Amino acid sequence: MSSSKTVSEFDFKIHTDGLRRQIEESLALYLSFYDPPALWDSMRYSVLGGGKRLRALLCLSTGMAIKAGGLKTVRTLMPCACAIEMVHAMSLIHDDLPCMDDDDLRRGKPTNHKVFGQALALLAGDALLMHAMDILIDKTPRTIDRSTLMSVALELARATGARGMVAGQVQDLTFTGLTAPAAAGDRADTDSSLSTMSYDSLDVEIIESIHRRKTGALIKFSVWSAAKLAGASQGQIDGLDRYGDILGLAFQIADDLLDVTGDIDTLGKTPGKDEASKKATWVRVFGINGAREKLAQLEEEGENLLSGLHLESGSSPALSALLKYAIHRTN
Ligand code: GRG
Repeated sequence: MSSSKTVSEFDFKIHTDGLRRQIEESLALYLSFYDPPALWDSMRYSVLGGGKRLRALLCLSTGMAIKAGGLKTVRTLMPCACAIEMVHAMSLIHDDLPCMDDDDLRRGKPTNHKVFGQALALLAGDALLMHAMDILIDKTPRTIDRSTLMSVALELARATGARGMVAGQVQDLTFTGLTAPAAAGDRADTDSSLSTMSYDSLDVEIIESIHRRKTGALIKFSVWSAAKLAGASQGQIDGLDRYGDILGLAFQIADDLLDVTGDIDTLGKTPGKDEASKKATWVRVFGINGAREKLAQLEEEGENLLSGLHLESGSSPALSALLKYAIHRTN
């Protein structure tokens, strides 16, 4: 009997609950260091016990879609999945700092700097970034050849740094607060050299570029890295890369929508902040309906793409369900 499952047989909750349990255990293990205590406490505070784990789920589910033998594949990919969650957590810590978005609440708890102070929050973020690389390189099983692992580590550095997430964050800051030229002066905590653009320059290319780099790059990496480590064919890698691209953009547009439509208890963070700070979001430029239309278009595109990919799991129900989850989530 074939190991492939149709979408109707597939139980997303069972799939994600099981994987999330393993992700939490592995993250706790990889962060079980205690010297100096304040640093590791601060790192653990932001990584453990919260978050949807979407990026790790994408990584593990992509690997499972390519290679049969779930347990072994999960074991091989877990260091990479956890490294991605560490990078993601560090980006949230830095994003919440007063010099960036200045947020008090994240994942339903006070933000890292509110608990540990700004200096430690900054350093915990720095440490998580490097610890992520350490875990990826040191803990990925030796069955993965070192040149493949090197290419994955290189791509993580690129997705995170000045070609990816950091570039997106700089663009995000550059295009935040634009209405009239005077608005730049309203944000006393913002580096004025980043606030020289006019609102008129906000267009689809700029918004897509911010979204694809700030959020999409790490999400795309979550899929690509799994494809690479699980030994996907070049055709599969190309298709999955496009799937990651679509999901990454859709995820951030859904985030833009939730900032307007969500409530504090469900989101675990303060809604309405994008609007208040005049962030360059899809909703700001195209409205709520424009954002919903784009999401519907991306969902259809993603589904069509997945149905044309020849994966071990046939119809790849987990990847299809994760795309829907990214788009229709409530937090
Ligand atoms: C990477 C060196 C380095 C610095 C960080 C601050 C910064 C540069 C980048 C910000 C990136 C950022 C926070 C993008 C927003 C992405 C986003 C929508 C986050 C929310 O992700 P969820 O909903 O969060 O998956 P959970 O809590 O579920 O994990």
